[in-house]
Amino acid sequence: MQSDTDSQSSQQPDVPAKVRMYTTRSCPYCMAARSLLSDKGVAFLDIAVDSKPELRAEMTRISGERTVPQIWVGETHVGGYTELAALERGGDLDLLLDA
Ligand SMILES: N[C@@H](CCC(=O)N[C@@H](CS)C(=O)NCC(=O)O)C(=O)O
Repeated sequence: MQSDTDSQSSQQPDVPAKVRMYTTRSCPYCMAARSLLSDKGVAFLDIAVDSKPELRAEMTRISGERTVPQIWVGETHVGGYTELAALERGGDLDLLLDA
């Protein structure tokens, strides 16, 4: 997955990102999720599903959700931007990131 040409990591290539999310390029919720993580200085693997039905199907299969973004912190499926922002507001995102 990390070798997929449409996937981009916001950190050094040899260090696996703890946060990964399936996104499309122009989705406002995806942009908001990227901004939230970038503003916190959190590295993430951005798996673009635009024109990649197999990756979108994988996202749906492992998350049970059809919308983008779908975000994981480690093995924990967070959900979309709404859930990510709620974790951040409640102070729980840092706990998850530090776990
Ligand atoms: N509550 C979700 C909303 C996500 C959402 O509506 N995403 C849109 C794109 S911005 C979507 O996936 N729409 C259906 C689709 O593109 O097939 C979240 O916060 O992530």
